[in-house]
Amino acid sequence: MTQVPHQGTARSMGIARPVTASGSRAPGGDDRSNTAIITRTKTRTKRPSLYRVLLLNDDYTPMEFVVLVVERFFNKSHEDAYQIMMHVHQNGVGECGVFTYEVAETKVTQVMDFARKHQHPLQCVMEKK
Ligand code: TYC
Repeated sequence: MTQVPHQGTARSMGIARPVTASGSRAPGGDDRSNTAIITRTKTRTKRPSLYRVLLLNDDYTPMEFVVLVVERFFNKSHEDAYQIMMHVHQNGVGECGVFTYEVAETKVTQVMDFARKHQHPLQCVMEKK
């Protein structure tokens, strides 16, 4: 009986074995049994950074205009808006609200555009909490 010579393994002939769902190696994969391990099921959520939106005092913007701005863009009652305006008038700066980055940026732009349209020098800025 004649023995056929051994030709070599599939791998030695350049034929790759199947790849698992996780790829051919770690993390999570097991090459030998072609299984994958779920390493995290719960989604990681991060709390967004918060920003204060501030009004700055100046000598020229009318008090009633500032009250209107605080009512319109920060959804405050007339009484709360008046108190915020007076705080800024007496202290130089005051907080109108706290928002995520994009909302704070929108408020600042809205206030600055509105003040410029009415030719008042009112300044509105945001700062990270
Ligand atoms: N100081 C201004 C005045 O006396 C009023 C004012 C208040 C202006 C708040 C700006 O953010 C401000 N007319």
